[in-house]
Amino acid sequence: MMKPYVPPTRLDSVSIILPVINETVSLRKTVETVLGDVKRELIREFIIVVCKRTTPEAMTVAGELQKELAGLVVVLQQKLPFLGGALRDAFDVARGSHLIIMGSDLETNPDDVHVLIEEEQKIPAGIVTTSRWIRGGKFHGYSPIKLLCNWIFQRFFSLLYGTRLTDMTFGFRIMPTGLAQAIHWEEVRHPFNLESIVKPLRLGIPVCEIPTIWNPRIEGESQNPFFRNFEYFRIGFKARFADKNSFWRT
Ligand SMILES: Nc1nc2c(ncn2[C@@H]2O[C@H](COP(=O)(O)OP(=O)(O)OP(=O)(O)O)[C@@H](O)[C@H]2O)c(=O)[nH]1
Ligand SMILES: [Mg+2]
Repeated sequence: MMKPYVPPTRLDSVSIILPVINETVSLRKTVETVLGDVKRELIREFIIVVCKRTTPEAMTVAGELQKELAGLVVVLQQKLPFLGGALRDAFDVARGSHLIIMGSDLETNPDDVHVLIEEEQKIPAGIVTTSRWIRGGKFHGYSPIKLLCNWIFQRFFSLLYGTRLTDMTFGFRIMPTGLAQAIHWEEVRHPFNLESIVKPLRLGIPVCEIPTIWNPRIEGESQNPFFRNFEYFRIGFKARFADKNSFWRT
């Protein structure tokens, strides 16, 4: 039996989770930006999550960062598959009081990491997530059709959950590590991004948004073909109507 979850009362340090497939300069830029903006004592670690599909070039950068930043970088070989699996495996080794979910392709703008941390310090038991739809947020280089679908998705899920959140499918947020470890997660692919916000919402965890600007990646390609976006509905519906007591790990 897991011990019942006790919400943290303060933010001590942060574990920053960086899943990597084919990013090199983007991975390095992400880490360096965070190091430039956030006080060292607040950074517990960067967890760079790799898998069999991670390219040799990306592995090299991960190894270099691990050497350069002795003790600050953990390179984790994921056991569960896909993006959700990478994040979930990282949850179980994270040692910070809080963790940040993001990518290493610069689509999750590393300039906002320090803002996430500052906002989380105000609500350490809650979640601070990013939105490209609120004032100050923006999408660059999204096709009109992708933009329209995204808007419809967001409106649909916010109505379904009765929340004012505007970007629940975007995986760039900070939450208490204990919470991430206490929840029973189901998704292993990209829809995990939605699961990781809707389950806490249903559990009554406070969630607020900060704006973020999305830019398309400058290297490598996405692991998320467009048609897969429809798979978000499965967990979206399931988590909405499930008994929320079943969301805790046993
Ligand atoms: N370790 C690991 N990293 C992954 C996996 N899938 C994706 N990633 C990384 O996670 C980040 C986000 O993945 P993307 O495939 O770009 O997906 P996305 O940005 O959510 O979606 P797009 O809007 O289509 O780009 C990138 O840095 C990927 O390299 C995976 O299975 N394992
Ligand atoms: Mg991407």
